[in-house]
Amino acid sequence: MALDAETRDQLIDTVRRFVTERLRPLEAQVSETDTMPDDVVAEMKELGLFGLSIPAEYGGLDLSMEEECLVAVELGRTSPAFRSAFGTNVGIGSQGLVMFGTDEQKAKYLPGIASGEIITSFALTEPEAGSDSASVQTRATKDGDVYVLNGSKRYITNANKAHLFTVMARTDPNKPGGGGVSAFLVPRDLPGLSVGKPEKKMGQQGAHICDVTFDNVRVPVENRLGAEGEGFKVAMQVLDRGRLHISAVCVGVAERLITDCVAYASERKQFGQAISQFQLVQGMIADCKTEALAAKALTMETARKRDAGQGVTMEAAAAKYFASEMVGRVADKAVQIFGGAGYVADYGIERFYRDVRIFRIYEGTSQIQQVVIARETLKRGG
Ligand code: COS
Repeated sequence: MALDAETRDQLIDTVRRFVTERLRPLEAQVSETDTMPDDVVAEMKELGLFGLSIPAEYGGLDLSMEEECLVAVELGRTSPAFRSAFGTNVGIGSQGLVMFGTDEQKAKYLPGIASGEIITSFALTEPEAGSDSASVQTRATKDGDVYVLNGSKRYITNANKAHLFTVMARTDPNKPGGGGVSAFLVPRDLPGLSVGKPEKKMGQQGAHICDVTFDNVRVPVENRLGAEGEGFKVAMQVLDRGRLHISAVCVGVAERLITDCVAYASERKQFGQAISQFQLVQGMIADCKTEALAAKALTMETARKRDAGQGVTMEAAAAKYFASEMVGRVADKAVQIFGGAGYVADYGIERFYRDVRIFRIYEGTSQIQQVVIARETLKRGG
């Protein structure tokens, strides 16, 4: 559901102020301590950030995809770790439930997800099932009125904080590929579920990924999400949506870096003038700006198409592919414009350079996006 223009502008303005006044001053601290302060998370809950995409009847803000992308652009203007605190609740951790949940499942979990009381996580990836996500080996064996889950998941965002996992597991071992996979809502406190230690990562400190292991976890049948054998399609549709959100975050980060570059290049003097006066520096700024504008246009156009009910699998993949590669190039140029300062931690540019690297990998690598784009384009005949 779309907001009226005034409410939407107010929301965006509020998020922009929160990012500028509250989050940006904490960027270095969160990165150095690898910890997200509790009071900041509490303020995010109060602002409604955990429920941006949750239907209003369950206490969320019920944003359209276009509105969610506009908010995600604002959130991109600070360290991506902040967005990750509620990103799973807005996206991959909740949308399977929003799209495929029964009324009972929604009533049970969505209000807590919208308020941030329930933290969610999306457990698809496994040690042997990364890009080839249809090959999941985690087993869900039916035993009366429960499914017994066994297996392990890898690099699961927010697993250390999660109360509820959307887990993709194989219900039919005789059906290879996606057709044998089902999706489940798995509460953290079920016996046999354990979460590993957060991995040490290249960037986005303050956001965590962990292994999740299922050792005879008994999940009630009523926690299956969608029909048996539909879990892979649930995951794919959740990712279609998530990829657009990530594209918008990439645009926001690029906009932030461009602003930082302009400020630095206007101040920094060499050869007797601000380096912003040199055409070779201007060329880098122009390239960054052009690419950021193009990524934003593609992202927002795709969001509007999705809001209009059109299938956007190919377009969302294209947006994610272009925006994540774009922000990589922008971060690289930002280091170049800052020169030595770009390589030094105090300026924060090298942190963004590391932070953005994952955008080309998670929610589908660039190469997987290329596969999706090419397949669909071939299917459509152009
Ligand atoms: N929406 C709805 N259904 C979809 C879909 C989508 N976006 N993508 C695929 N499907 C369906 C297909 O229509 C097909 O259905 P049928 O069996 O009824 O024909 C089924 O799912 C299998 O699809 P496909 O044959 O395309 O599966 P593949 O294994 O060949 O490839 C890719 C699927 C590679 C696209 C998929 O595995 C993928 O996206 N991998 C990356 C995973 C990822 O993003 N991981 C990040 C971890 S989560 S942070």
